[in-house]
Amino acid sequence: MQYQTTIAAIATPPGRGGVGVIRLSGPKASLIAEHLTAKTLPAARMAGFRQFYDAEGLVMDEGLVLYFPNPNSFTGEDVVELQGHGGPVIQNALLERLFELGAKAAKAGEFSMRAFENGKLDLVQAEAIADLIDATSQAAARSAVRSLQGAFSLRINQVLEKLIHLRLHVEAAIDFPEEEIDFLADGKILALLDDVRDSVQQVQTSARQGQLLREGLQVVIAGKPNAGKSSLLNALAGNERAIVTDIAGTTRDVLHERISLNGLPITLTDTAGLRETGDIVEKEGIRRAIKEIEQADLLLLVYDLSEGADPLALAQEYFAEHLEPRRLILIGNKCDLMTGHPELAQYQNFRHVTVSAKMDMGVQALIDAITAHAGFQPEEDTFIARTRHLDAMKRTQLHLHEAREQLVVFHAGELVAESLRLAQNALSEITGEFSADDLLGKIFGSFCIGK
Ligand SMILES: Nc1nc2c(ncn2[C@@H]2O[C@H](COP(=O)(O)OP(=O)(O)O)[C@@H](O)[C@H]2O)c(=O)[nH]1
Ligand SMILES: [Mg+2]
Repeated sequence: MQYQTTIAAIATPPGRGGVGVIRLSGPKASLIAEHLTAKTLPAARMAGFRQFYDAEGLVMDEGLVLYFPNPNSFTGEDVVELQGHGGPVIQNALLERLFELGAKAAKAGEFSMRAFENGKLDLVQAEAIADLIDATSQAAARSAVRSLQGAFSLRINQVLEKLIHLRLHVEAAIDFPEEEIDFLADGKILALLDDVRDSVQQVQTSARQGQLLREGLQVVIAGKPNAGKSSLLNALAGNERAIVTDIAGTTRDVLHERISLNGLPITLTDTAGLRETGDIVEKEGIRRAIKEIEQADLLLLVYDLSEGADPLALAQEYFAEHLEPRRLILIGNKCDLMTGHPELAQYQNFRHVTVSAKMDMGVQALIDAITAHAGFQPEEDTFIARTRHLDAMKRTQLHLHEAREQLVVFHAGELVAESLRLAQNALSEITGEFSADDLLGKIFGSFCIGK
């Protein structure tokens, strides 16, 4: 696709810094840069030192100019990078000057969008750039780089190849109607189909890890006052983030802490203790706690082992409808006060961990339980993934399932072929080979400007 406009944006983050980079991309990039610098451009991919002039011919700034002629640039178009000084006033003035010279302000994600449309990147790689920039842990950053370098796209393309191969077989069967039934029944097509389903399943499993890495986990700590919730937050975070006292009702507002457990990014939330109270501030705190509990991916229900009360009774009272073993770990705290092993049998359905938040006992075992509960098992080659990708794979599987049914139950060749076509479309959405325009707008619109 050929764009007529030349876009410009500040590529470095806002604020002050030694260097500020402005990026120009499009057919007039070189012309505009030559006007700005009143000089010819340096040779391709070589740094040249230049003055940047305003409309009156006064020097606004000076710095390096880099020229990347198409198609060997990030966007695949002519790109010029202006490396001036990094102050908001000078950077904005330079940008205004580029607009005077004919550049248009780049929209969010427009550089990446052009790179995608010129075949420089597929959709997964474009998204990986955004994820790399936004990565909140080393592991997330590493897996974003892997996606950027094509690890995820390769897996998808390998499955697509198998799927296309299968479609060819089915189409061939349909083309020879007198042999169609035999063709469909001889088991070869079924074997190919099941192989495709297995392959999608394997990519789904890896992608789920990548999605966890990208999106992290919302973990909420709840329980009675003085159970040790704030102490647990501090023990998990490895610092004294929350105030701990022996006064019940100390934590009244919701407290969020971003941490990483075994490499999994986690937003840990401490909440007000659940109890009957007349205190209006504490009441509001409890209302907020319930709201957090409802939205949590995982709930750590903390109780004081030395009290001997059933923690689930409290849960029943305050959030019975959110009480699922899948979303909850029971934490028996203050095990340092106990002699021997407390009896835990009555809560068998729920995962159960005993700790001493204060003495830092059992905390690593709890961390392992949390990441295991989330199903997080990062492999060496985890790639970053998004809900969008998992959703597309789910739809792919659905169509493959339909295809299998049409094949095995109805021997309906045409319908098998149609389901496989839909499966291929769904899978191709991931890399963007097949995609609706509104999907592209949505994805690139969420990027920041200058990317
Ligand atoms: N012995 C003992 N005391 C604890 C433990 N965890 C917390 N505490 C104490 O219990 C009291 C309440 O702790 P806090 O974390 O503020 O509880 P919260 O109200 O649930 O947030 C404080 O005096 C803590 O020192 C523990 O594991 N063992
Ligand atoms: Mg507290």
